[in-house]
Amino acid sequence: MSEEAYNDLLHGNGYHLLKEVITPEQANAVRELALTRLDEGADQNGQIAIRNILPWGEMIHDLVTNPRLLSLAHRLLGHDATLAAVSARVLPPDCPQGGLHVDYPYWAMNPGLPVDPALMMQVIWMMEPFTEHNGGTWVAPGSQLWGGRPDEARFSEHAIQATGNAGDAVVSHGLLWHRTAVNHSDHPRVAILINYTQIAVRPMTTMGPFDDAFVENASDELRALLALDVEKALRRRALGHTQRAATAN
Ligand SMILES: O=C(O)CCC(=O)C(=O)O
Repeated sequence: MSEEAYNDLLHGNGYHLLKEVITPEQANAVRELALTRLDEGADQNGQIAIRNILPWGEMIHDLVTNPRLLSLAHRLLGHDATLAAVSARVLPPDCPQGGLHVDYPYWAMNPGLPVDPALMMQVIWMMEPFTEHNGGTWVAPGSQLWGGRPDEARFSEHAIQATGNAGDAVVSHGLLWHRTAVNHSDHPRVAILINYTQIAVRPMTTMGPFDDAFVENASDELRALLALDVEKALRRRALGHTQRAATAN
C-alpha cells in the first residue's frame, strides 16, 4: 500500500497518480471495448457517460478489484469498502468541459462534510495517455480541505490538469474539486471511473440484479465490493464496535 498516496489523499493534494497499474496494452483493450459500447451511454453536455459497466465482464472486474487500488481503498474506507459506481467517461473531440464538482456521496449531503474519515475514493483510470491536449482532468490540489461548495473563481486560480500514461490511475478523495476538460485532439479520450465508498454509503447507481451465474463466479473481492453478504459484513462492524467499547471501559 502506498503510504504516500494515503497521505496525499487526506492531507496533501487530495489526489495521487499511481503509475503503471496495468500495461498500456491492457488499457488499450479496455479502451477498444468502451468504444464498441458507446450506444449504452448518455449524452452529458457533449460528453458520453456510460453507467454501470460491470456487465462488460472480466476486464472491468479486474480494474475494480485491482490489488493496488483495493489496498488503498481498504486503508482509507475500511476493510469492507464497497463499490458505489463504475462507469466509462468518453470525451469526444472538441467536447465542452464538464461542470465543476465534488463526487458522490459528498454532493448528495448537507454541509459539514468529513474529510477524515473519508467517505469515498474515486479512481480515474487512464485508458490512453492523458495530456493537456486530449483532456487530462482538471483538479485543484488540496481542495478536499477547502470545505464549502466548489467555487469557479477559486478553482480556476488553482486548477491544473492531471496527466499520465495509458494504464496509470489517478486516485482522489471524494471531496477534491474537479471537472472534465476539453478534448482538443481528433480522437475520443476514454477514462474508466470507479467510486469506492464506506460500506454505510448507499451505492450511487443500481449495481444489480446479479444472476446466479454472476454471483457464483464472483471473486471474494468482488463479492465484498458489491456487498453481496452485506448483513454479515455489518454484523462484523457491529461486533468490532462492541469489542472496542468493552476494551475502552
Ligand atoms: O473523465 C475525467 O476526466 C474525469 C471525470 C470525473 O472525475 C468525474 O466526472 O467525476
